[in-house]
Amino acid sequence: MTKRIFSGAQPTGQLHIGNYLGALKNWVALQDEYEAFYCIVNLHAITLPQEPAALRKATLDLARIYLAAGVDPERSTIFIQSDVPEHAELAWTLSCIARMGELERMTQFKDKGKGNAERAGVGLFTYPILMAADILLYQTDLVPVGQDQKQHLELTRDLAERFNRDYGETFRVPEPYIPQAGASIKSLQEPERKMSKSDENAAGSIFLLDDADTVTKKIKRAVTDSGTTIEFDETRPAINNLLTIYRLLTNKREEECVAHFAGKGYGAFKAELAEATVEFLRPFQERVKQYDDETLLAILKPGAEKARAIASETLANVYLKLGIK
Ligand code: AQP
Repeated sequence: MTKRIFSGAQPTGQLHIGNYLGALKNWVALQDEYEAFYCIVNLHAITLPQEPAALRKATLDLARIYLAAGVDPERSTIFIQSDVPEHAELAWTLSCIARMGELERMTQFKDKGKGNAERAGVGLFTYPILMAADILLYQTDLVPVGQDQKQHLELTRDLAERFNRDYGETFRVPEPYIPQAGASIKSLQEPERKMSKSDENAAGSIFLLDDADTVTKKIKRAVTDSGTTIEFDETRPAINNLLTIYRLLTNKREEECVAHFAGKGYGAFKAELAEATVEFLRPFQERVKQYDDETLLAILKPGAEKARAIASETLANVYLKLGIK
């Protein structure tokens, strides 16, 4: 039987090159080998306040990004989370077996809640349970995500194992797929922190829809560390990050990149990185423009129907096991 993958991104702000290199690039590579489900997780987006019209637009815009990145609706199922109500229903069910202690350990809650649990939204706290529901509904084998989601994946596995143990075999226990390179692309301004959509400093992120001028300026102004050689070196996070971006965008091997920049300085390197990034983004942005709303809905509606057929079967089984039905 073909194995199944599930992944998603939130329609919160603009996607950046970290989202692409850490997640979307792998979604595209894996869609031949796996039966793939790629979701636009709009219910996750409302864990922080969103402007309704902007959220509606961002949801469709994200579908455009998936398609432009190479997710093929002929091979992969693309859908909007809220079109499949089973996600919210299973999340409630799983919240009844999840423990406060395990959610309190989630570092993303601490980051996004800014350490102020008293004021943070309950949705932000329980978000990893909704993510577990997203994944478990599809009897997923593999979940391609960036490093920041590893802890949530571990919780998903724990919840699946707990439910299976207490109520009998119900869920497939999924494995994370975290790429060796690109799993945590860092901010261009603070290379010890990950590149993030919600970073207040836009200069730290290269957005997938940034124009050539903006990209070139951001790369030129990217912070660098002491040392002059252009090498992969974990102890020099700034150059390590920039060279990783170069390597993944040009699909070159590590040794090739190092040999290519041997004897060259930061100025030459940054100029080439900017050129490679612009070369990657130009056709990408052209593809984004190709999809009008009607075309998108013609992909998303049948996508939701296909997803729902599987999700409803899993939920019916869960309710049967629990004595709800
Ligand atoms: N910096 C990153 N490097 C590599 N992968 C990353 N991902 C996120 N940031 C990086 C991966 O992108 C996928 C979609 O992410 P998301 O939309 O669920 O949001 P997130 O994980 O919360 O990441 P962001 O971009 O920082 O958004 P905000 O600021 O809204 O929280 C995931 O697979 C994620 O691992």
